[in-house]
Amino acid sequence: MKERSNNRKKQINSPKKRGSRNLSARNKKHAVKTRKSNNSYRKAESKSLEYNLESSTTTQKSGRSDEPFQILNKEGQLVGEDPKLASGEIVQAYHNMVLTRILDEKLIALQRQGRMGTYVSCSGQEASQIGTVLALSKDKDWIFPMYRDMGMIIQAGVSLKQLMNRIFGNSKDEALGRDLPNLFAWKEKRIVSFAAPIASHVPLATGFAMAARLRKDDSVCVATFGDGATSSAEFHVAMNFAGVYKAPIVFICENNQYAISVPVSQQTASESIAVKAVAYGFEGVRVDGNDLFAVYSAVKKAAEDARKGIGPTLIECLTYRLGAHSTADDWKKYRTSEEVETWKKRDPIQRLKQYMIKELKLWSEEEDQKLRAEIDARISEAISVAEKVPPPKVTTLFDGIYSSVPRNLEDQRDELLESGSA
Ligand SMILES: Cc1ncc(C[n+]2csc(CCOP(=O)(O)OP(=O)(O)O)c2C)c(N)n1
Ligand SMILES: [Mg+2]
Repeated sequence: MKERSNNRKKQINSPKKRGSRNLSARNKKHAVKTRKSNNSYRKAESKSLEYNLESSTTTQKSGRSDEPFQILNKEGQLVGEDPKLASGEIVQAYHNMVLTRILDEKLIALQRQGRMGTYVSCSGQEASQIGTVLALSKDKDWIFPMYRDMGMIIQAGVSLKQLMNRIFGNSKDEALGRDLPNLFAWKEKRIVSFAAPIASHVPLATGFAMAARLRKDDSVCVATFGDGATSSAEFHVAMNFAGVYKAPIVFICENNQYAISVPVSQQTASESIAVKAVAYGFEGVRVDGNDLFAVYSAVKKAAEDARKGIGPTLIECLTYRLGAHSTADDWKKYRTSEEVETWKKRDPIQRLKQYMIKELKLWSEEEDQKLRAEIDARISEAISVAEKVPPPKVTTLFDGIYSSVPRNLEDQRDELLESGSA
C-alpha cells in the first residue's frame, strides 16, 4: 500500500504526464481538486462524494458548476433562474410524478402478492426522469432509458393501459409479453429497448446519435444510466467517441448513490461523476436530481448544444432511490434508516408541490388529495383490466422476427401446433 501511494504521489506531482498545461481555467480547477482528493487515498474509500443539497441560498445562474445546480430548494423555494414553464406543463409534470410514485408502490405490492415478476422501483427519482423528458422534443428526440426509468415512459405519453398490458405481458401488450416488466421500449414514442447488461446501451445510443447526424436530421439522443454504470468500459467508450465526433447526445447519469449495495464512494475515486466529462473534452454538469426545474433547465441546454453541433454533455443528477434496488433485495442490509430519512426530506414531489401551493398559488392540499385518490382508483382499475387479459398465443413467438420465417422455425412452429399445446 505504501509503494502504491508513493507512486500515486509521483503521478500527481507530474503535470506534464497529466497534460495539465493545456487545461482551460475551469478544468484546472477540477485538476487541483482531484489532486487534493487523491492525496487522501485511504479516505476516498470510506467518504461519500461530497456535495451540498441543503443550501437555501443558492444563486447559481447556469448548470455549469462543481456544486449541484439547483433552482428549487428542498423547501420548494425558488433559488435559481425560473425556467418559465407554463402552468399547464408544471401541473402535468407534477401529475406524472405522483402517478409514477403511486404506480411504483402498487407494482411492488403486486410483485409481493405473486401477481407479477421482479420489479425495479423508481420512487425518489421522479424529477430526474420527468424533468429530462420534459426538456426534449417529443417529435424529434430519442430516448435510450435504463430499467429504472418508468417516470420517463409516463412523461413520454405511454398510457396507463399500455403500461399495464406491458407489465402483465398479456395479449394486448404491443411487445406480446417478450419484455421483462422494466425493460421498457415504445418505438412510436422513440424509446429504444434496454438490454440488461449494465451500460451496454450507451455506445448504441451514441452510434444512433451519429447516424442522425449523418442523415442530417436534427434529432438528439438521450442515454440514461446509473452511477454503477460509469465503471463499465461501455460508458467510457461511448463518452470518448461522443467527445471526438461531437455526437448529438446527452448522457444522463441518475446518481442514486448505490449500485445495488455498493455506495458511489466505492464506485469511483473521482470527486464527482460529472467531472469525468472533462477528460473526454466536453461539459459535465452536476444537478440536484430531485429538483424538476434544475433537471429540465440542464437537459434543455444540453439538448440545444447537441442539436447545434456544439457537442455532448454529461449530466449527473444527484438523487436517491427511496426503496430497495429491486423486489429481490433488502436495503436495510446496506444503508441506514437515518440516511433514507435525510433523503426523504429532499423528496422531489413534495418540493414541487410546495412551490405550486406557496409560490405559484395554483394548487392546494385539497386538490392534491383529490388527485391522489383519482390516480389510485385509475391504477387499480387498469390493473384489474390488464390482469384479466389472456396471455399472448405461444405461436406469436415466431411472429415479427424475420420478414420470412426460416424453414427450421416453420418446422418448430408446426410441431408446436400439432402437439396441441399452442
Ligand atoms: C454488466 C453487468 N454487470 C452486473 C450486472 C448486475 N447488476 C444489475 S443492476 C446493477 C447495479 C447498477 O447500478 P447503477 O448503474 O447505479 O443503477 P441503479 O440500479 O442504481 O439505478 C448490477 C451490478 C448487470 N446487469 N450487468
Ligand atoms: Mg445507482
